Amino acid sequence: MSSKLTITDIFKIDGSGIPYLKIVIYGPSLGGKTSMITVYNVLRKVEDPETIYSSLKKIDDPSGRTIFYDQSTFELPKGQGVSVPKLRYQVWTVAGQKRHYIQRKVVLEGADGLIFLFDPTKNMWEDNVESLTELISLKGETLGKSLPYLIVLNKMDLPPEERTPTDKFLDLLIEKGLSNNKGDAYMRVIETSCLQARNELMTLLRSPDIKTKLDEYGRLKKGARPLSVQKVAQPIEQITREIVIHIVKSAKGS
Ligand SMILES: Nc1nc2c(ncn2[C@@H]2O[C@H](COP(=O)(O)OP(=O)(O)O)[C@@H](O)[C@H]2O)c(=O)[nH]1
Ligand SMILES: [Mg+2]
Repeated sequence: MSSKLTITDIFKIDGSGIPYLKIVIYGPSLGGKTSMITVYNVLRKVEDPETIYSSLKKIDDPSGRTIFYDQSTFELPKGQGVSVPKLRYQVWTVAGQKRHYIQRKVVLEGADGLIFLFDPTKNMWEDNVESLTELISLKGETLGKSLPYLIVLNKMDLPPEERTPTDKFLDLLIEKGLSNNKGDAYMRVIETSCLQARNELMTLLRSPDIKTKLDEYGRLKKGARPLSVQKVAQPIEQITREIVIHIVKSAKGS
């Protein structure tokens, strides 16, 4: 037990010497993973323009093919409950199509936290189950233990008759051994509409009275986030906090 932990004792260090977190957004194809990272990217650009480093990267998978994936790198927003002066976090999404299995495996490596995004569109049920099953086969032992995770139910703007009800997803989480009961399962779930968030963010940024929502540096004030936008930011910001708490705890315990 060391009394003085420095940041570099706790976090991994990226190529330019800055500690970082890696968050992966996982889920079936067309669920809204890219939309989520895009909305968050736009939000960060208007709230904290100087904290964004990059987006959209490519890798060569082990079979030699080049695949693009979404990656955004931000500095940790202030007020996350921990005093880390400079910490990057990377948000990655993976391609959901079945043929990109190897890429998903590679992207999951070194993940510090996971967001699983469900698509409640009625005809997507099997794809959700398949994607969750795959994730559990790759990371099941660690989920909720060494690997913090959250569940997102996206597309809540769809009318109820076109959506699988939230309840059925809670049952799935229990059936897959991720939760003991519906209350526990629901604690991990955040309901979003990336579509609504994108529209409301764009409307806000184009509105004639936008100036009243900006601070003295021309940045969007945090309190100005529309609720739908806050909901989309929440999983990323909440998992960040959980990861930091988890990492600090395990570093102290070792
Ligand atoms: N109705 C609805 N459509 C959405 C929502 N989020 C994303 N979409 C749409 O779903 C499709 C797939 O989104 P995308 O972000 O590319 O999914 P990905 O494959 O998981 O990265 C696009 O046509 C989006 O416009 C949402 O919250 N509601
Ligand atoms: Mg995508």
